Amino acid sequence: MAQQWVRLEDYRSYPPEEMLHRAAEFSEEMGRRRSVRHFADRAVPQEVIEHCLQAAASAPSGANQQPWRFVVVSDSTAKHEIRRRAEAEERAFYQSRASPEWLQALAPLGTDANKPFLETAPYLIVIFVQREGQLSDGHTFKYPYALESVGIATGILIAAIHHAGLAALTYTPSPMRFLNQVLQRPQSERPFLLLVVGYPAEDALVPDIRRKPLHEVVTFIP
Ligand code: IYR
Repeated sequence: MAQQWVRLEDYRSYPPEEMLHRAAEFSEEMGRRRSVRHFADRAVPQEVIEHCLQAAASAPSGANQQPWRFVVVSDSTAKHEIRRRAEAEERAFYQSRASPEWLQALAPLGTDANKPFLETAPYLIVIFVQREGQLSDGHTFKYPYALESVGIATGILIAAIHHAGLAALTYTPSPMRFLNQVLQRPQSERPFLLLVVGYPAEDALVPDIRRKPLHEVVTFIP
């Protein structure tokens, strides 16, 4: 069937000054985002999370296949099981798997194998990548740019959570396959990232780290 086309009605343009103001304001807002490891044990309305997920699911994706699956965990038994399995992997990581270079790079963050935030925070959002789908004739095909697509959606999710006034931690226990088992997702889906979401604890601390200045990360070709 031929693709139907519609007019780009939702696009909004702004006068240059307003555009500049919006760009600067967004940059300022995003610059205030920090990864947080100390969460408050305080409820967050599910509706807020749903809006953030709706924003994430608006991401561009390879051939518009939208190869993501967000599993939202607030059940305390499931959170406890995720913590138990993640800490087991982390103990192996910190005790033997991590190279000295890895441990040196992590030292300023002060992380260790204990992950209490997996139970304190009200939401864990586990993001899976769907690697293949079914065509209308029943054949399976590998989703194009699935990892890139899910990475983009995750970035939008992180921005949306921050914009809503919540804190998040991008957390990747390694290996993460246990998440399929705990959350009963098929093997064709690969865990991509676990986002811990909630209010920061009143006394939350974050490492005193800096972002690279723009000139170190951007090259303009005149
Ligand atoms: N998964 C371990 C190690 C770790 C890895 C990265 I990449 C970090 O940015 C921070 C920690 C942990 O969470 O402790």
